[in-house]
Amino acid sequence: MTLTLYYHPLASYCWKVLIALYEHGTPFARRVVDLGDPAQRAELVALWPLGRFPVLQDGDQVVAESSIIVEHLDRRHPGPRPLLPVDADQALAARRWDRLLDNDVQGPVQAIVGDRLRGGHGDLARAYATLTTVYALLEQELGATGWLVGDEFGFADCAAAPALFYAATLQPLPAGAARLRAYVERLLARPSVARVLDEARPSFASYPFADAIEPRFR
Ligand SMILES: N[C@@H](CCC(=O)N[C@@H](CS)C(=O)NCC(=O)O)C(=O)O
Repeated sequence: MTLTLYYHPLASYCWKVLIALYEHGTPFARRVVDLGDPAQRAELVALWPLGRFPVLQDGDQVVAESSIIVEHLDRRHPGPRPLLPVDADQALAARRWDRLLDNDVQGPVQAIVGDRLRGGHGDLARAYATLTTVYALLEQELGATGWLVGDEFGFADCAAAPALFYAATLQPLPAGAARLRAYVERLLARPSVARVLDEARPSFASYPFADAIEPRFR
């Protein structure tokens, strides 16, 4: 097997890549990395100096950054259909959502969770406000197809599932945001996403906001 994924089952950016791998049905070897273990951290840093996961080793090529890994899989290890839309305008729309979900959902989530892990004294008003803004944008822009771009699950949805799952544990989805709430339900029911959730479940106790995970997912 040429593909090895370095990851942790709780790590949201790793979920994005796992979801893509499961969507494609691409076989891969797993290397779970405990960043608290100096030897395992050193092994990851030797591959990718920033010491962040996910990292994909594909033969002698090391691919870092979750969105780049998903595009790499689309090109080199495709499943039945590409996750990134073939249409150039739709591809741009998908990349825009991927950026927003990483920068403006995962970013605030990491800030809030990081603050809690450090003891919880930071000013998080901006992080929470950004989550509120992106929820409103999603509610406004979600269309009738049920997915973020086009009429099939794709690249943007791979980014949305982990970002919105964890964000909802910090800032509940607004009761009136019917399209957003239905979208998140659809995402979490997707077999690739449900599989990632199942694999993360044994680690949820280490998540500082585990009590806010809906009981049906714990
Ligand atoms: N932009 C990166 C972000 C990756 C990232 O932040 N990964 C987290 C886990 S979800 C991590 O490795 N954190 C440990 C650290 O930064 O030391 C990507 O998309 O892959």
